[in-house]
Amino acid sequence: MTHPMTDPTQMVTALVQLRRSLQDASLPLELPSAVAERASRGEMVDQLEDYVIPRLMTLDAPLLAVVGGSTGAGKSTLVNSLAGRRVTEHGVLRPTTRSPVLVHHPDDAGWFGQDRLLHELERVDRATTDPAALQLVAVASVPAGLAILDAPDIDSVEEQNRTLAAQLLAAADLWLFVTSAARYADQVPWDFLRQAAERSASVAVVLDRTPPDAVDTVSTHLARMLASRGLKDSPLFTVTEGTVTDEGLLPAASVAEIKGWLDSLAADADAREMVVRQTLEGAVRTLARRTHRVADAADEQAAAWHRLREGVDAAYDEAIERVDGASADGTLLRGEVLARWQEFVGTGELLRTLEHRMGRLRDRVVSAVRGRPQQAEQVTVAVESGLETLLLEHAETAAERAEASWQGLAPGQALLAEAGEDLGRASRDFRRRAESAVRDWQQDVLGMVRSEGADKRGTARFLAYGVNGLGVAVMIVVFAHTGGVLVGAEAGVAGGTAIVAQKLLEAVFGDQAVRTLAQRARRDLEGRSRLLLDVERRRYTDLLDSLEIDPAVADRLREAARRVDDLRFAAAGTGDADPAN
Ligand SMILES: Nc1nc2c(ncn2[C@@H]2O[C@H](COP(=O)(O)OP(=O)(O)OP(=O)(O)O)[C@@H](O)[C@H]2O)c(=O)[nH]1
Ligand SMILES: [Mg+2]
Repeated sequence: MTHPMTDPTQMVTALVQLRRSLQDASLPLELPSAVAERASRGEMVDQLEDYVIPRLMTLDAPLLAVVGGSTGAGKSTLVNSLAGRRVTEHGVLRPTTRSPVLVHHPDDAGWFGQDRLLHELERVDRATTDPAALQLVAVASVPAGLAILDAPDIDSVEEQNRTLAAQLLAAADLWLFVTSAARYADQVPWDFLRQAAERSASVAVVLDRTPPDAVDTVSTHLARMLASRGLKDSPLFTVTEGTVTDEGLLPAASVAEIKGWLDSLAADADAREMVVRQTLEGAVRTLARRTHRVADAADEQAAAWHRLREGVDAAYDEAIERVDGASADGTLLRGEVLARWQEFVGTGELLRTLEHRMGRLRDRVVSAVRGRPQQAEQVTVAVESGLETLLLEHAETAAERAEASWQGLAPGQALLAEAGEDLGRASRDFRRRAESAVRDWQQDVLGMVRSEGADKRGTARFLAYGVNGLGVAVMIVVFAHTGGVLVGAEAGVAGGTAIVAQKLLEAVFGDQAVRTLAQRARRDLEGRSRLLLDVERRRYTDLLDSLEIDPAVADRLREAARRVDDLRFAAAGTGDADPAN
């Protein structure tokens, strides 16, 4: 098998896949794991794009040494001194460097174009303070094969500096850590060094601005700190405190040792490759490992997303069920609807006798009911307001319940806070939409009556009740049908009411036609209620959908990481690399 470092095609493909999966895992829900893993994911995507992928594709590019450390440690001064002339601004203002400066040999210019590493930084050819720019400086005094990058401070008071410095260090083949005798024990640089050790990045440490009489003590102590933190193989250079020239350079002798080391590294292709390989393999291994934590966080996102979705669905499914139930079990046949219907049919006397004379019912109903078309309109109005009230009530309850279910979960609270409207109430236009839905339903019922009675419209009975009268009778029958069974007379007044309506319709249309009519009208009403409440539900689900949480992304992440690891181990199996790496 070919080594991924000599034939990196498969590894590049696997890493591109890994990057894509990482980009898909946006972790938008506010869960404890998301905060840390979002940052991690961002760093990983950056490192893949800034360094790992372009590096693998151009393994013979010059080695990039990134100079990092605290502000005022003397990084820019060191870079100038190594270049032998002022290539980057040093200064007394803290922090000074805000925009990275990459110093390279003129022959290497082609390697550092826009399309390669750190591609988001715009290449410029003069000094700038723009943190989104990368100034390129070609200097013959820097050896071919090794470029030096002056970075902003890693523990800056400026967040932008810190972020950029971390990004630049993640793109380094070699980290040149500059610290001073005064500050070498500071915490932040050591956090960076610990991370460097963890991912086995190649590191060299420069102890800068050291008073000559302190060199021995400080460098011994620093060497011990390095060894105890897994960096015992990192070369340590000391630069004694010297006088800086007007040009910003240290005396050549002060930097001779480190310059000599860098020059010999540049001249030795094998040594250079070892440095690059160590950093690159360490980065790939670490990326694969960190991916599993992002995948776990992605799983948590998917699980939380489901809980949020379930809370909403439970609330609105129940509302739909209850509206369907209440518009079929006789609930609506009370108050206004009942009163207006009785006015219409005038069945007071009739109802009292219903229980005893079922057999002769139809005839009695038909002869008892005097069509009063003008009163049918009143029933329609009462039905409309009854249904509206029912819908509004359940839309409010569902909104409240859905909101409560989200308030019980931290990511739900965050979503509610960002929603921009009070989701705990029905939408402001719900009443208006309910009104027109109910009216449309009533129109449809009248339409059904009209077409069902097409051949009966001339009959005395049809004429007696009119389309409106028959229409309200259908509505009454619908309101008293539970599971297709008419609520019986034993259910009291409401049931009796419905039986009158049913008999009346049967007298005009025949039994079978009435059943069909009622069923269609009922399904139509259910469809419209569902639609109304689904629009309400969507206020919640749209929020969830806009998060674009892909439940399969966690597995894709793990799969991508496994593929990367397989290629690493396959390479290790050839003896070219250490499997423990
Ligand atoms: N006397 C003396 N001054 C130094 C030495 N190294 C750096 N300085 C001065 O220290 C100040 C800071 O040096 P810089 O090179 O700008 O430090 P830096 O690490 O690049 O700082 P930032 O860009 O802010 O991160 C400047 O005024 C330098 O002239 C040194 O060895 N001796
Ligand atoms: Mg600087």
